[in-house]
Amino acid sequence: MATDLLNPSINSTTDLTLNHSTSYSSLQATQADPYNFSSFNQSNASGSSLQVLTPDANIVPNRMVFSTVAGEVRAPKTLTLTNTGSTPLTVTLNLGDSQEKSNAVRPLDHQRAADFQILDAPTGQPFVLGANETRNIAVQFAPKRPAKLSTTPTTHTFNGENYASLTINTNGQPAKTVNLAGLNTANYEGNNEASVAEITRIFGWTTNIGSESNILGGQKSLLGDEVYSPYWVRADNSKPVQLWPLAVYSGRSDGSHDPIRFQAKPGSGGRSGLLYQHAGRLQADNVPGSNDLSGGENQKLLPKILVGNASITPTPEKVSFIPNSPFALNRSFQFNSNEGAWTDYTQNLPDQTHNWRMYPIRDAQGTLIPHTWLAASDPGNSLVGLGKNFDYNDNVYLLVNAKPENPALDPSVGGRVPGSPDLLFYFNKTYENVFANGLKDKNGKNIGFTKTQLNKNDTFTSITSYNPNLIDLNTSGSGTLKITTTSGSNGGQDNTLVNGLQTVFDGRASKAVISTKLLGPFNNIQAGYQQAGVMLGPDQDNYIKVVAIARQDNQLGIQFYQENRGVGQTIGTAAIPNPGNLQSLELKLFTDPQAGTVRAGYRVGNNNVVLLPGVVSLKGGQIGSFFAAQSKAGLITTNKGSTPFTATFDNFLISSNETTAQRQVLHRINVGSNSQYKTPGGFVWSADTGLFSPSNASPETTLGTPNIQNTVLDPVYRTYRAKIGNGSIPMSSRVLSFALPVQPGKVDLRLHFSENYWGAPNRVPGGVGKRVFDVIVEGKTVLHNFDITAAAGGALKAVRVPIEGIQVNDGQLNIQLKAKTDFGAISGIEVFRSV
Ligand SMILES: [Ca+2]
Ligand SMILES: [Ca+2]
Ligand SMILES: [Ca+2]
Ligand SMILES: [Ca+2]
Repeated sequence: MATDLLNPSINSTTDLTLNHSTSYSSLQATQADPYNFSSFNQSNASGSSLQVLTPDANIVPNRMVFSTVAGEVRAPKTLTLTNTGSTPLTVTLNLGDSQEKSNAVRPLDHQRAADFQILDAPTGQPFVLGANETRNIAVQFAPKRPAKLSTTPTTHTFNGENYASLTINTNGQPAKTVNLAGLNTANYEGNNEASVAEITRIFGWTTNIGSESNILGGQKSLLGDEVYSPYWVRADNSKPVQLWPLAVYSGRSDGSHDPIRFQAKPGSGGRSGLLYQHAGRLQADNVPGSNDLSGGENQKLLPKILVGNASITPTPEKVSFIPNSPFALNRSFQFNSNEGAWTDYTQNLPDQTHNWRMYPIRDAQGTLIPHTWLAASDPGNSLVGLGKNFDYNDNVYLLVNAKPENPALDPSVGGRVPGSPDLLFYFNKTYENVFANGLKDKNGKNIGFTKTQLNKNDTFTSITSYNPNLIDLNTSGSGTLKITTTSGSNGGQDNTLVNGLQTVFDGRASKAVISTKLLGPFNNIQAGYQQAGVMLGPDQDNYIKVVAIARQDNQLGIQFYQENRGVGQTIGTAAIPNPGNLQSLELKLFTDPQAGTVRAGYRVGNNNVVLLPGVVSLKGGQIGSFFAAQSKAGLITTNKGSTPFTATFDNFLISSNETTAQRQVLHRINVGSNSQYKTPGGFVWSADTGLFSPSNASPETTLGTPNIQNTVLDPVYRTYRAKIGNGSIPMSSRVLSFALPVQPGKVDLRLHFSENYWGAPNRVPGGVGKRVFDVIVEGKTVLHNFDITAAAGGALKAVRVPIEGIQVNDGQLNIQLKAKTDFGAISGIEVFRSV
């Protein structure tokens, strides 16, 4: 019998578990922020002498997460306040409404201050915290509203989520807020348990689980933001992978329960190991005030873990592992059993059910946290009598520093940036040289669109949302794409749309125009909900569209429409007379990721563009799900309520919508060059001398003078800065900064990138993932995990990223490139005064 890797005192029966001698300590995450949440954590704001430490900061910063069942008052949790300064502070604690209302599903759930008590300090009354003094504050969750089980529209908890805020006022310092979240399930086990959607929200995440129900069902189809990957790999090889327990809602037991393993891909020869399990009813759990109603560490959030015979609060060390091959998660003691517990469902003998659902974590603004996953499991095997109900809450984990084995499944890899030639579809060619995985039309021609918007009937093996027989790419002349409609629709709960053709683009930083040109005549759009146009958004219940749509009065309608969590709303409309005489109609969506808004417009023939009334202002988590590394946009056609027709698309374009107004140039910097460059048009790009730090950031040059595609400013793109010093400094120190003097006010930025090393001729093999970095402007991360190769579609291709309307208050525009893999790199920077 082999000894387990991480918990030598626990014997395992596996034949694959190996000992190894890898030194853990060098790979420990030592800071309380293992997955780079720090930019969102206001607890350690600079200049403050009050340090606020929440008890679960390793998992969720700035937040206290509580859970209970049927209103039972459980043990309080501790908030630690430390005065790190040299003078006493006067501190006042106040409870109030949650500050996360923009993501509320039920607004009343966010007005639950009465459910939380501060036990060790009187609410609203100042106390003094001396220099270097630390004070522990006990906060307790005692829900006043009884939670009930509701079956409308699906089985879920009613009055179970309770949100509030704890505001910490300190003399002379900005107030700090700790989010409070308490989950109170109606009762124990079965349908009474928390749903995955509720668990996700309680942690403050905005990931779309795809269902409110506490029974998600075992169908082999993707729900919400779900990614199905049988095997996973370590993302950052300088850090371990971590698996933190978020929730256990499984059948209560007396003994230890719910062992979790990481499991090498069979045949890979990689290492495997048991991570931990949880204490049962008869084991000491050392939780003051707890009782065994919950069956030990069960029926709760943030359970302790059982390592050896000790039930302990999880630490980074105890939840870390270092795989050396693709790995699955396996909620089992054993390598292979009938327990049905692998992320690779083909190992779940004998029923082979889809027993894990993995979702990328999105923060309160919807921003994807790269390589951080909600891993929700429903172990058990219905064919061998092991209890199973597909609620996926039995064991829910936070998987950190992992990505799918297949890089194409990683939603943190950005698409092309708006304006990339690859995003301008004129349909006068086939697209296999641009998007090798593009969908095919009825004749097998690659149409460039890479996915359909999944509908509710799609499964892993049957994609009913894609019907190539109704798609016809005609590349002759100026090219068209004809789509013959079906009655399938994504309106409301229908979600049966067919051929909602999509491409992805990097929608995070730059304004874009998503447009199509439809060719007339349009008297074939005349009845029911016949329509054709463009749409933007992650799925069939969350999207924005502008379409040409049938009206009853012989005119053609233009409709600007938003669906949010399956609830639709018409934002603006227009009517176009004489549709039978129109030769063309353009439909446009205008995005502004900095403002979080989308507008719509249309253009008849060669007339001016007309803006439709109304604007969509996205809120909270919607912002990051629409303006994402992989924003999704494409075409929509349907004949719901009437008969099929054929729509003819002359183009589909995702263009940059940078302002065309004349702007004062504040800086035009040829990064990486110590001499100026004068363009043929007479514009001067100055050297970057004195504007960057650290001073040993290398000026780099491109081998030879290759053509840089998609630009006429080749000399600007060929020189760049990337490496710092001799290149051996730790990743955390690889920050390339620019500080550009500007008068206070709003500025527009245009960043210029080209990947000139990875994948360049006579250099080294390239590809996505070789150089990854964050772009931070005035302290705000505008691009997480930016990858020039992904944004450009290859090496030696220019990428322009305009970012407009940046407020600068301190006379200095600060731009930072923070490396994640290799070094950040940038070739040029332009700064304009906003108009
Ligand atoms: Ca279950
Ligand atoms: Ca369960
Ligand atoms: Ca819908
Ligand atoms: Ca340059």
